[in-house]
Amino acid sequence: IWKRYGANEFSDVDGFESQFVKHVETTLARSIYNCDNLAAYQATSNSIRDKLIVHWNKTQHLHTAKDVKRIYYLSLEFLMGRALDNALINLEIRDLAATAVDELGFRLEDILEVEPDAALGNGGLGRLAACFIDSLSTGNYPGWGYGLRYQYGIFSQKIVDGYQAEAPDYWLRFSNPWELPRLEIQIPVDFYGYTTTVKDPQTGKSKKQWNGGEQILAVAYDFPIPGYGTSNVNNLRMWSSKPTTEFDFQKFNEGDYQDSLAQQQRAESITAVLYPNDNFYKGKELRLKQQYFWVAASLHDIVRRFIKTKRPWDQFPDQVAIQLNDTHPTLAVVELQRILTDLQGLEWDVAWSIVQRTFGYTNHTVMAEALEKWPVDLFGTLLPRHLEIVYDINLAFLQMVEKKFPNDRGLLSSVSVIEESQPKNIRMANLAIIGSHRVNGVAELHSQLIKQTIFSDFVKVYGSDKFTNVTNGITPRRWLRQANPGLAALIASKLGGYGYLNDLNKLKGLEQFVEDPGFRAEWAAIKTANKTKLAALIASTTGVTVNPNSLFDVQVKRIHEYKRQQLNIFGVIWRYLQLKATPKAERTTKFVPKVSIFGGKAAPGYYTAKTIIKLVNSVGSVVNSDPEIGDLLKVVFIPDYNVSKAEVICPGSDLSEHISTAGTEASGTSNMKFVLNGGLIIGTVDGANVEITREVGEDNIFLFGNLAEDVEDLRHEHHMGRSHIPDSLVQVFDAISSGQFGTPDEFQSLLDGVRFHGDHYLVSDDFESYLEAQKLVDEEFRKKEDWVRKSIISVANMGFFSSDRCIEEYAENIWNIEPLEEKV
Ligand code: 26Y
Repeated sequence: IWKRYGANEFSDVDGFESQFVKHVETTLARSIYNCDNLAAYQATSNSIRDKLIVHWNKTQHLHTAKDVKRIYYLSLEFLMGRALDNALINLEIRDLAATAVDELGFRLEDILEVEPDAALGNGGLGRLAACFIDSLSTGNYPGWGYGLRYQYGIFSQKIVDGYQAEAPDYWLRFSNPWELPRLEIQIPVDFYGYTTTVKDPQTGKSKKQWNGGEQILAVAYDFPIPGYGTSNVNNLRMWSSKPTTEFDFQKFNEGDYQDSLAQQQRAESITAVLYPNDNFYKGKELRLKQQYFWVAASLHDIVRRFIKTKRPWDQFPDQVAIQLNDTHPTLAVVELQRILTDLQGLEWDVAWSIVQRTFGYTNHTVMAEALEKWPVDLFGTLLPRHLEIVYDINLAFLQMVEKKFPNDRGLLSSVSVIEESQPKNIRMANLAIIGSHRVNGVAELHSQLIKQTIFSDFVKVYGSDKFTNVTNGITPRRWLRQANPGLAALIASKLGGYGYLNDLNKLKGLEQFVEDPGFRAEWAAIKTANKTKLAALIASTTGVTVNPNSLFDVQVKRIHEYKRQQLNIFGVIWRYLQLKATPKAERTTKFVPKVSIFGGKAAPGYYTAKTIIKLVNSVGSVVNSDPEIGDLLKVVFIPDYNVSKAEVICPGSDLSEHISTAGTEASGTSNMKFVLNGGLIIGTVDGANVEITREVGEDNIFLFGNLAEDVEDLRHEHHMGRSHIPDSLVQVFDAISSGQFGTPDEFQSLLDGVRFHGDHYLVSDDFESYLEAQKLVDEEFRKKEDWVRKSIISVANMGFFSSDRCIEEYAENIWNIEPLEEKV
């Protein structure tokens, strides 16, 4: 049977070519003589996909046969990027495929470029989920991802007249060879309606029942996830909404056929589009609908799989671990309690113990504006039975707290799931903590901060053991081997092959070559080649020509005030003013030629973030066309930053900026990507920058700025009107206000935020220290050989930041699961 099963597999170039041709002629119904890059991409992908399906099936059979515990990673975002190159790398058939398509008259590079990014996420949180899913497969963990199959991913960003404009990202335009529609898996999900009390005919006891008002179907689409160096293939299941075949017969009978159908069609809107907010909460009903739709379908699927094992319910947590990626899936806590009590008839306390042992919750932010709170009315209308359960969960919890801490009203009101405001809100983070056995932050500093700030009262209630840290990581397959094949190959040549890609601590072995001038020269040449590639991207997307010998200084990430792109651009303006004020002859001795590179999307409704983009572009148009300046300074904004552009940008940086106000960036993961690719970083003592410093050493990172512990006091000073704007920043503001970078009106609010509205992100407090650090960068960059040494030593010490290490920590400390490898 297994033999027949693998009938579509190929193992050599000829085998691949015949599969390719078969797909062109049958799947695509085209001729091999009329085959463009798109068709070649589809034929290649379908050939690889056939291979994956074989191993996907074997892996799933194995997990079922061995009856193992599985981990389910619930994330509303999976920022996967492209799949083809990743699959070729993980299956270790990239060279084979390159040869084959070459023989067929194509170039693999061109074929790879055709694939649209799967951009079903906003930023760090979604990309983390994608790295984790890769590491789960690579580490042979029985793990599934559950998400939503949005028809539109994060919008595509255009820059029009210096401003961001949004265009829809219809990524499924040419269909998607990487998904397997499971049209037979259709799970009905209820919304609205009302609750009643009914008598259980078996027990005679009365119980609650939810009578839903609207039903929508969840259809499964499976994305096979290959691991590296293993034939295990895990599953990422994404739900798509569609109407039920039922429709409103009453309306139908009343003759309103059109309206009845139209209402059904609206079902599809649930999974139509990803919400483009990052770290900012807005209470939209459709978003809550997305959350429940996804959670209900996923839990139904998980529970169904458990029931097939015929085990008693109290073994559920021995078979199932569910990780909540932020609070977005917190309804799962309520839904599982509902399934166990209302539908399976378990006693409340028995059910609740199962729930708590099943879930873990990962927090990704301490910022108040990103914490989800759903208005009670909205929640109760959409999910009437769930609201009752939330109240019951809260009641039992508060009774426990009251017993432990009698008469502490302050404590009760702060830990309560219900915020007693007008209108009342449900605090999803509180619910997630109460419903989980472990809560983790995503970097050491962040995990400390959540215990000291937003969740301090929960530490009081539960003790601190419930709270733990798992520092984020990234997959070296995509972020080194795929993004930077040149560097990956050089490293492989020194470390005896590519084994380091799933044992990243082996990078340490590079340190012994740091004093080898030949090695350093090769290292530097690869960086230059990558910068040349980045320069080409800059030219093609912005029209600006940059010199790859300049220092490439990059800040790419979502545009957000807390990430402080404004600090960066103010620093660039300062540099420009200084350059202009320096006599021509002295300029090159005082300043290193620099390209200041920005990229990132602003949430469509985030006015200040959009203003920052405009300022960057305005500064760019002035500086780039200033004949006095030439190569000494260029400023570019690369439009539509996404995963595939990051794969070009990260390897091409000399320096990248991770300069959030201390205490605001939970971890950051692009910091890791840049350093892993041989770039140095300038950054604040925030998030994972702290641990990167610990690993690579203080000499190899440019830290600046106030510390998290001082932020509160500084903000207080500002509010007391005791602000001090350093002279350098005053000069920058004067230049902007004078109209040197276009109409100053639109930038006024940006400057006023710093000058008159409390400077919440402490730009004025950190500005001088930032300039100092930048000065040091210039000095160090001139010492070319030392810079390369720093680069090598940094990469050698990045082993800790592999997402494989994260997954091992989660598996051991939170999920209690073991790897299981399919033997071929
Ligand atoms: C409430 C809702 C609108 C919402 C949507 C998206 C809230 C938050 C987010 C996304 C958050 C996010 O991406 N957080 C980032 O998570 C990364 C992975 O842990 C961290 O590295 C990064 O510091 C953090 O900002």
